[in-house]
Amino acid sequence: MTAPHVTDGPAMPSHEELCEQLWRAAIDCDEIHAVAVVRNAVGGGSSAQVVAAAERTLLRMIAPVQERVGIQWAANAITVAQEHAATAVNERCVSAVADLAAPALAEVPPLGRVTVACVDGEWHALPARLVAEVLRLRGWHVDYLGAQVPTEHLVSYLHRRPADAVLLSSSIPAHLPVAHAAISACQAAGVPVMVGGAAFGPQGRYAHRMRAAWAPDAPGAHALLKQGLGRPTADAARLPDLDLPHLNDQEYTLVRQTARQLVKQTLADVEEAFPPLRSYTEYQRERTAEDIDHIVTYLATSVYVDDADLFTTFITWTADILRSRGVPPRSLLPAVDSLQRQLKDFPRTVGILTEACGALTAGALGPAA
Ligand code: B12
Repeated sequence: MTAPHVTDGPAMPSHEELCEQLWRAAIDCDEIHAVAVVRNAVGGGSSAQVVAAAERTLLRMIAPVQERVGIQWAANAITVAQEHAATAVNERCVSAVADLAAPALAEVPPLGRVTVACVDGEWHALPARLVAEVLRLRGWHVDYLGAQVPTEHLVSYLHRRPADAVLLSSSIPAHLPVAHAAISACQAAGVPVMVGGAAFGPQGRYAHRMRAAWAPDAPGAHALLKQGLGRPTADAARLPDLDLPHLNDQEYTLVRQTARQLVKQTLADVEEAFPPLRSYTEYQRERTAEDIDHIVTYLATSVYVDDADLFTTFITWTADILRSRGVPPRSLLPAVDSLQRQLKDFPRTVGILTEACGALTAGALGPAA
C-alpha cells in the first residue's frame, strides 16, 4: 500500500505570479493587498535571507511593476489618475519592505554616510527612494531628501551633515543643466557626487561629461561607494563650459533666452500648417502649447549636452504618445520645420533638428501618420 500524497497547503507563488499580483493590486488601488503581496515576497528566515529577499522585492518586483505603470500610461491604457494611484501603492510597498527588513539589519557601524536626493525640479522620487532603501539594506547610513531639492539647500544641508558622497537622481533629461549645476556645486563643497536615473542617458553618457560618477542601479552604486569615489579636485568649482566647451558658442543660452518667443511662433506656424488645430478647444490648444514648450526645452537640453540623440529620442517618444492618444504624429513636422526656420543661424541646433526630422520621416510617424 502506498502512503497518500501529502501537501502542506498551497505552494508559494512564483516570482512572476507575485509580480502579477502586485501589478493587479497597484492598478486596483488596493494598498492592503499590495502590502500583503510584498510581505509574502520578503518571507521569513535568517536575517541575511530577509535582507536579500527585501532587496529582490524592491528591485525585481516593485521597480518592474512601476516601469509597467509607465508603459501602460504611455500607451494610454491607464489614466493619469490610475498612474498616480499605482505609484502611491508602490511607495507604500517600499516603506513596508523597509519596515520588514529593519529588524534584520545588523547592529554594526555603517559602511559610511551618504545623502540621496533628486535634483531641483525632479518629481520622480521613487527611483531615488529605491536606491536609498537598497543602500540601507547593504549597510550604509542614508539621509534621503526626496524630490526636487533646490541646489543651494542641498549644499547647505551637506555643510551641516557631512556625507561621504551625495547621490543625485534624475529621470527627466530636461533637468540635465540643473543637474550639472548641482554636481559642480556639491563637488565645490568638497563632496564626491554620484548620479543615476534615466536622465543621464544610456550608460550614463551625460554623467561622464559632467564629471560625476555614475551607476546604473543601487547595487552598482554600492560597489562604487565601496571602492571610494575620491575627493573632488581643486578645480571642482567651475562654470559649465569647462566640462562642455561647445557651450562657448552661446547657442544654448540663446535658445533658452528666446524660448517663450520660439513657442509662440511655433504654435502659430503649426496652426497654419495643420488646419485641424484651428478647431481645437481651449483645453486642447493649451495642451498643444505645452507640448511645444516641452519640444523647445528638450531641444535646448540637446544643445546643452551637444547630443542629437537626446532630442531624437524625445521627439520619437512624443510621436508615440500622440499616436496612442489619437493625435496624428505628423503634426510634429510643422513644429520642427518652424524651429528650423527660426533658428537657422545656429548650426548645432539646426543639425539636431535635421536629425530629428529624419527620424520622424523615416518611420516614427507610423502608418497612421
Ligand atoms: C511614477 C512616474 C511619475 C510620477 C512620479 C512620482 C514619484 N513619487 O516618483 C509623477 C506623476 C510625478 C510623474 C511626473 C512626470 N512624468 Co513621469 N513617470 C513615472 C513612471 C511611471 C515611473 C517612475 C519610476 O518610479 N520608475 C521605476 C524606477 C525603478 O526606474 P528608474 O527610474 O530606471 O530607476 C532605477 C535606475 O534608473 C536607478 N537610479 C535612479 N536614480 C538613481 C540615482 C543614483 C545615484 C543611482 C546610482 C541610480 C539611480 O536605480 C533605480 C532603481 O533600480 C515613469 C515610467 C518609467 N518607465 O520609469 C514615468 C516617466 C519617467 N515620466 C515621464 C514624464 C514625461 C513625466 C512628466 C513630464 C509628465 C507631465 N507631462 O507632466 C512629469 C514630469 C515631472 C517632473 N518635473 O519631474 C516620462 C519621461 C519620458 C521622457 N522622455 O523624459 C516617463 C518615462 C513615462 C513614459 N513612459 O513615457 N511621473
